[in-house]
Amino acid sequence: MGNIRRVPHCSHWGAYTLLVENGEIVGVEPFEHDPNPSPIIHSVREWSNPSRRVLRPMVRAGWLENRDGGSGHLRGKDKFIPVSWETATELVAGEIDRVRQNYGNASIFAGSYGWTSCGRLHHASSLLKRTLNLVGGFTGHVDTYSIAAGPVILRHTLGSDEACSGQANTLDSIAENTETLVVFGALSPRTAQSEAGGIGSHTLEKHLERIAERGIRVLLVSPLRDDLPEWMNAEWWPIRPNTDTALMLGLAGELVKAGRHDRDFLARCCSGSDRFIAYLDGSADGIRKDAQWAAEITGLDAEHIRALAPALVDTRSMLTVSWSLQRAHHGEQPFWAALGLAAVAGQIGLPGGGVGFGYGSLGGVGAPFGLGKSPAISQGLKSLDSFIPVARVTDMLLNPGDTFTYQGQTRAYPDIRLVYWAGGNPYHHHQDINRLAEAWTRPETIIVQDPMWTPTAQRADIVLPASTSIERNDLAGNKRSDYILAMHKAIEPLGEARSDFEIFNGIARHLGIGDAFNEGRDEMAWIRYLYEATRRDAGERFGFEMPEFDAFWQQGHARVPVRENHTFLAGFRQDPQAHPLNTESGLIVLGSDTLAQLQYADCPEHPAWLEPAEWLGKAADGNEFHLVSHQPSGRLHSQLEAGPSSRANKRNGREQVRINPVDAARLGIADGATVRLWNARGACLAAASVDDAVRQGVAILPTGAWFTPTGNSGLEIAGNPNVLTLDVPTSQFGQGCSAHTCLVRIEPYEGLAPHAIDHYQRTIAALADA
Ligand SMILES: Nc1nc2c(c(=O)[nH]1)N[C@H]1C(S)=C(S)[C@@H](COP(=O)(O)OP(=O)(O)OC[C@H]3O[C@@H](n4cnc5c(=O)[nH]c(N)nc54)[C@H](O)[C@@H]3O)O[C@H]1N2
Ligand SMILES: Nc1nc2c(c(=O)[nH]1)N[C@H]1C(S)=C(S)[C@@H](COP(=O)(O)OP(=O)(O)OC[C@H]3O[C@@H](n4cnc5c(=O)[nH]c(N)nc54)[C@H](O)[C@@H]3O)O[C@H]1N2
Ligand SMILES: [Mo]
Repeated sequence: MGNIRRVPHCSHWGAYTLLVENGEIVGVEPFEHDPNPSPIIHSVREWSNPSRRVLRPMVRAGWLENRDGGSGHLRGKDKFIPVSWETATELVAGEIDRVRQNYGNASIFAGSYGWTSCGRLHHASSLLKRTLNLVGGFTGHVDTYSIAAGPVILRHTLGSDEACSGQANTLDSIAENTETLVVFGALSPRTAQSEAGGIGSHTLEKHLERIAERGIRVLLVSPLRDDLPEWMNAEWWPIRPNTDTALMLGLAGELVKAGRHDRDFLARCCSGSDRFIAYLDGSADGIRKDAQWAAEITGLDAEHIRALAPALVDTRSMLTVSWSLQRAHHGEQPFWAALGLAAVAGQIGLPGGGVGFGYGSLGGVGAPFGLGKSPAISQGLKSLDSFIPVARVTDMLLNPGDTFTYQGQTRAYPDIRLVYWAGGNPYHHHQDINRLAEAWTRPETIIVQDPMWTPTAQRADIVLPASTSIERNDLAGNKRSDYILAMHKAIEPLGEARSDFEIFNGIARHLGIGDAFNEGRDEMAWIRYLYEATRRDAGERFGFEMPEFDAFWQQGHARVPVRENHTFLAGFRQDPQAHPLNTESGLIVLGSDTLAQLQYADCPEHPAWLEPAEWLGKAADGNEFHLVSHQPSGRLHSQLEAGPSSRANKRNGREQVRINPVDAARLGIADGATVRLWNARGACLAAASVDDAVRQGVAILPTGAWFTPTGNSGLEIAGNPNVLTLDVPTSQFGQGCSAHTCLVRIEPYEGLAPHAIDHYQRTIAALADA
C-alpha cells in the first residue's frame, strides 16, 4: 500500500477531504463539521478523467483562415487545431488589442456569467475583468440568472436587495418563533446543497427538523410535492406555476375585505398603500382580489385560501419565497406581492414574521450571516460604464445599437466583436438555445476558457484549457458561509491545463500590464494575502480571533464572525423615521411614484397579477404542459454532468422528465419510456418518470444536460430544457430571465436515440481529435 495523502478541498457544494495515492484520487471524505454533506463531493473524481477535458490550447481551423469574421456559422462544426500556450496567449492578447483599438473597449463582451470554481483567487470571471479593467474595460452584465427581477424590485421597494441575498430573518429565528409558515416554491436540501463560494456546514435540514418538531402549521405552495421533505408533514397546495402573485393578492384582498389589514403598519411603514388597497378591494379596476378570484387563476381551493387569510394575522406568520418564482415572466410581481401581503398582515419586523426570499435556494440563505470581509481578488477599478442585464445576451448580439431599459433607464446595446467567456456555460444557462446559436454566429471572435469541452467551448474560436480547482491551490469563503476553507492542490494539472491565474498572468504580460495584474504575488502569496485581509478585518472590527495563515492552511478551515438570530427590519418597524429605507419615500413602497411615471404595462405602480406569456391558463388543450426546469439534484448546473451523482438520475445518459400518472396514462407514456418534448422553439428527448408528486399539467425537467443536438432536425437528445424555454425579459424594469415560463408538448418517442453521454463523447472526439 502506498502513502495516502489527505488533502482538504472545497467546492460550491461543500468542503471535503480528498484521499490521494500516487497522484490519483482514491477516495473522498466529507468535512467533519458538516452535518449534511452533499453527495456531489463524490463526483469530483470525474475532474481527473481526461475524456471530457480540454488538454491543450485549441484554435478553430476556420477562424485561423479567416480572422476578421465571416466563419461564425462554422462554430461547433469546424475542427480544432492544437497550438502552444505561447501562440494561444499571443492570439488572445492580439484580439483584445485589435478589437479595442478598432472598435473601442465596449465591443469586448466579458460579462462571462458563470459559477466557475468556488476559489476566490482563481475566480475566472473576476480575473478576466481584472485583466480587462487594466486596459480600458469591457462590456459587462448586471444581476444574475439566479436573481434579477427580484433584487431589482426589492431595491426599489425596500431600498436594498438584502431580503433576497440572505439578510432577512435568519432560519434559527424562524424555527423558534414562526407559527404559520407559508413556503412559496421550495425549502429543499436539493438546492441547499450549493452555495456560491463554498459552504462549511449545510444547516437547512437542522432548521427544518426544528420546525417539524415544534409542530407548527407549514404550507407548501408549489407544483412539486417534494419541494419540502416529506417528513415535514406540510399541507401541499399544488399551485399552477407562475400564478403565486394571484394567491398572494387574493389573501391580502381577503384581509382587506374583512377589515383585518394592519392599518397602523401600513400608515407608519409603507407608502402608496392606498393605491394597493384600491386595487385589492376592486375600487381601482372593478375586480375584487379575493379567495374566489385567486382560486380561479391558481387552480387552488377557494375555501382553503379564505381560511388561511386570518391565520396570517392571528398567528406569527412568515412567508418564504424561492428565487425560482422571480425566474419567470413578470417575476417582479410575486416578490412585490409577497412583500405587500406581509405588510397588509403587519408581520414585518417581528421575530419569525414577515417575508424573506431565497431560503433553501442556496445553502447559506438564512444561515448565520458573515459580518467580516470575505476573501476575493479585486476586479480592479471599473474603467468603462457599459453593461447589459445578464440575460439579454442574445438580444445584445442580434441587435447592436438597439435600446433597452433597466431600472427606469434607457441604454443601447453595444456592437460586440469579441466575446471572452471564462468559467461559465451559456449553452447550459441561457434560454432558447436555438436563438442563442443564431446570435453566436455574429461576433468576429469567441474565446472560451474552461477545463471541459462544454457545448460552449465546442462553439468557440480559441479554447484555453483551465485546470480544475483540484489541480492548484486556492481558498473558499463568502458572506453566507460560517467558514473560510482551504483548497489544497491534490493532483497535477491534466495535459497542458493551466490555472486561471497563470493564464491571465500570461495574457496580462503580453498586454504590457503584467506587474499591475499580479502585484508581485504568486499563487501562494495571493492566498496568504487574501486570507490575512479577512483575518485582520475580523480582529479589528469584531475582536474575532482567526488563526494565523499557516495554522489555517494546515487545518484546512477557519471560522469567521457571523450574525445569528436576526429579525429583519426590527428597528425600522419600531421607528421608521429613525431608520429610513433607501426608497423614494424612505418607507416600504406598495404604490410607486416612479413606476407610475414610467407607465410600464409589464411592471405597474403596485403589485399586480399580470398573465405570463405562457401558462396553463393559456394552454390550448390538455396536452400542453407547464415546464419547470429546476436545479438538478446530483450536480451543480452543467458541472460534473458525467459524474456518478449526476448519472444516477439519468437513463441512457438522458435526463428524466417527471409527469403526473394521470397525464402519463392519457398520453400513453410508460414509466422509463423515451419521450419527446417540443414547442415552436425546439425539441429534446428525455426519459419519462411517472410520479404523483408532480401536479397534473406540469413537467419537471432539471437543467444541466450538455446540449447535444443531432441530425438535420437538431433534435436534442440529452434533455437540455433550454432548447424549449422562452427568452423574454421578466419586464422592462427588471429584465431578468424568464426560464420558468414555458409551455411544451410531450409525446412518446418511437425513434432510435443513442446514449446521450456517449454520443457527446464522439462529437468531441471528432472536433478535437488532433
Ligand atoms: N431553464 C433554466 N435555465 C437556467 C436556470 C433555470 O432555473 N432554468 N437557472 C439559471 C441559474 S440560477 C444559473 S446560476 C445558471 C448557471 O449557469 P452556469 O454558471 O453557466 O453553469 P455552470 O454549469 O455552473 O457553468 C460553470 C462553467 O465553469 C466551468 N468551470 C468550473 N471550474 C472552472 C475553473 O476553475 N476555471 C474555469 N475557467 N472554468 C471552470 C465549468 O466547467 C462550467 O463550464 O443557469 C441558469 N439557467
Ligand atoms: N444541487 C443543486 N443545487 C443548486 C443548484 C444546482 O445546480 N444543483 N443551483 C444553485 C443556484 S445557482 C441557484 S440560483 C439556486 C436556485 O434555487 P431555486 O430557484 O429555489 O431552485 P429551483 O430548483 O429552480 O426551484 C425550486 C422549486 O420552485 C418550484 N417552482 C418553480 N416555479 C414555480 C412557481 O411558479 N410557483 C411556485 N410556487 N413554485 C415554483 C419548483 O417546483 C422548483 O422545484 O439553486 C442552487 N442550488
Ligand atoms: Mo443561480
